[in-house]
Amino acid sequence: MDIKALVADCAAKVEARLDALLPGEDVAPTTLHKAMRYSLFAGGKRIRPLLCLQAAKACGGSEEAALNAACALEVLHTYTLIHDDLPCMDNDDLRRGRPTNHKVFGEGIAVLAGDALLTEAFAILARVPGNERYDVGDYVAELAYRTGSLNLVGGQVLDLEGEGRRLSLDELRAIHKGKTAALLMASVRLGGMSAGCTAEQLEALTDYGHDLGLAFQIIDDILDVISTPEVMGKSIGKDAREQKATYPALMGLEAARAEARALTASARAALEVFSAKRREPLLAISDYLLRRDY
Ligand code: GRG
Repeated sequence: MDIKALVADCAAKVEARLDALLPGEDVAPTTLHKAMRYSLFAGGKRIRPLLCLQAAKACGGSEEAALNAACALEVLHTYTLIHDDLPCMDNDDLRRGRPTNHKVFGEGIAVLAGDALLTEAFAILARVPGNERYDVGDYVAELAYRTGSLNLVGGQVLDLEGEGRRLSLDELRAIHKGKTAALLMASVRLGGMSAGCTAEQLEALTDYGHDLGLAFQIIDDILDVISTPEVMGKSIGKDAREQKATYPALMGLEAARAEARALTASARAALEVFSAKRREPLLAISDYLLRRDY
């Protein structure tokens, strides 16, 4: 399987649809729309849309039926990045290879661009066609649950409250589950739901998304130690400088790598309910994410 071609094809489709869905830079209020587009079209990896589209296909669905869900996930993800970079959060200057949103547009507009992207994500999701098993209410409830106070935002709160404390591995896992794995779980689940997946398929995708999400964050933490800002497009080494709890900090680089490998193996095993042909792209993605160097 040519995973690079799959990633590029997904990015092209999602970016074309996003461009059509989002108000143009010339639409008032122009500063806000410029700020939203600035971060959205800054060249992210588009992993969440990729997972959504491939989960839909694994369940026998079409990319077209899942495409708006894929776009909603990327729009919501971009809001989290803008807010995460704010001085009151991680206080970062570089994201997706560009100065962060608040560095260019100011803090006020960056907060509002994030807010508007979050709201827009649900408007886009509401355009995903329903099917015999799921309707728009199910999609909205899914994304709201995975990204609200019980998961994504809740994980960010745990992260903030953990600053300056030595965290246990269980506490760290809970932060990663909320901050990172929850949105990857929503990505594969929404893809499956857009395809009218069975309860068994949805459970398999949930387990895959959970383990893949934890592995994804561990690799992110490892890259924060070993990579460079030029390669990553964001600041590097901050976790260590700020003595943040991460897998490499708690258990060392080699043990962190082993944990990411074990979680990836477990994510792959969850896909056994799908035929070999149907699960191939999701397996290839898990391998690609484990080996990624940016
Ligand atoms: C509500 C004020 C307020 C803030 C919310 C929810 C939140 C802030 C932040 C989410 C936490 C966060 C940014 C987690 C990190 C997850 C992660 C590894 C992001 C990087 O994802 P990639 O590598 O990035 O897919 P690209 O740029 O490729 O899309």
